[in-house]
Amino acid sequence: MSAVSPDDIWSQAARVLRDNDRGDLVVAAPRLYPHQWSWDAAFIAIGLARLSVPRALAELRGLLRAQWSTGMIPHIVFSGEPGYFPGPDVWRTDRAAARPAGVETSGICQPPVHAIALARILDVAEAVGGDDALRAREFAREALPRLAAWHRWLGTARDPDGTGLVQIHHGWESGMDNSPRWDDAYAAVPVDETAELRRQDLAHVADPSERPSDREYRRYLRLVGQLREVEYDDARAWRVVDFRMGDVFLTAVLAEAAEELARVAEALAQPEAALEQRRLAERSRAAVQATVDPATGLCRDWDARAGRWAQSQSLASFVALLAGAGGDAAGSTAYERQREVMTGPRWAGHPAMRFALPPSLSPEDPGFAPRTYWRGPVWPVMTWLFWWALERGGDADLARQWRARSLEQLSDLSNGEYYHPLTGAWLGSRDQSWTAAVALDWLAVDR
Ligand code: 2M8
Repeated sequence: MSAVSPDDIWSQAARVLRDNDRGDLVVAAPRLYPHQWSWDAAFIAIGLARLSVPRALAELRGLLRAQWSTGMIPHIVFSGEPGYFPGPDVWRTDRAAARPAGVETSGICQPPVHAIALARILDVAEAVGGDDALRAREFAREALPRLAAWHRWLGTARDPDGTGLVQIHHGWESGMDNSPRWDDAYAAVPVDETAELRRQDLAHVADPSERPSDREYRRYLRLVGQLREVEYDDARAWRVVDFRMGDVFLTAVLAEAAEELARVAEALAQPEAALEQRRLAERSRAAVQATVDPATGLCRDWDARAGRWAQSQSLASFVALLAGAGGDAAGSTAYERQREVMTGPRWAGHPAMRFALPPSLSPEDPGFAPRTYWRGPVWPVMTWLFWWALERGGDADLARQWRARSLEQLSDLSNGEYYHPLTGAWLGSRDQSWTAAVALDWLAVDR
């Protein structure tokens, strides 16, 4: 047991969110990511709610101000601070008809965890009562149609094949940028050796192997170039882009976010809005279920350009634990099977793991790279998401274990972006906002 107390973790995490707060937005990390990221902002708001409900609401309100007229919530809202590549000069979303005036954003999206955040903040605020509860309800009324539009856009513009599986046009949209999930699809994306790389990320990590390679970045930029070329127009983008994947993790998140938004709509006495979200949740869950590989019991991404299932196994293969937890699928075969594999000796229960927590890749995988970003490390924010789903689904014992181990992992007080799965050392950025945020939420549960 460490000598660090929960109060120490709390104060350090609160300090991180305070220091990373630029007034109108909380940057994802002080140096590596000096802007607001879409899904980071949602997790950050969950943490902020434990410090100040109004500040949490302001974070989401700020993000929603950058929502495009199509419904898309962009993956980055630029703060004006220098130091990040690719910045607005590369994205050139000023040419996109759907981008709102007065904000600079990227032109792609990220997983839709926002309604999960809204519902959680609302619950926290209702428990506090008084002004916090009033303000949260008022904000929920304002956010509901916007989040419904966001979900609708994912379910239409990003499902051109009508399968229910949401398609992404860039690995960045998955949030798991360089995960082996995308290796095969990226192999088919021509590398543009002439693309100018002005990477700044490598200056902010201890070791370049913690970040994607230049070769990967060249592909990332090629896709941005293709999307920029069609001015981020939804009708044209999916036809021209060299990368089009049915993302099972994002779809599972959408299912749960829709379920949570339905709950919010009901609390606001808006039955029609609730019905729309429940239908979307059902459709998304069915799509997730249809990806299950009968041989392994794990979920798969779909390569829409190649017309085949992606072969890799990663943390994203276990989304029955997310999308199964809220409703009829709990206790289903996929849920039980994935739970067993994840807690077993190839994954979280691997004997070499420092903490028995879900890693981004199995230590047994030939591609396992324990220092490299989404190719092996443990991400506390991902553990939080799975923990949240387990809790809600009533899988209390495992939820308790993952929370306790995560707090032990976080007792180094670094608030690291990700952690070496075998040594427990923090990696990437320190003082990462979303790590601090989930630490606060975990601690608040029994404070
Ligand atoms: C990472 O992604 C950005 C690009 O979006 C980057 O590497 O520059 C990912 O971990 C992503 O999921 C996260 O939202 C972002 C900010 O924390 O960093």
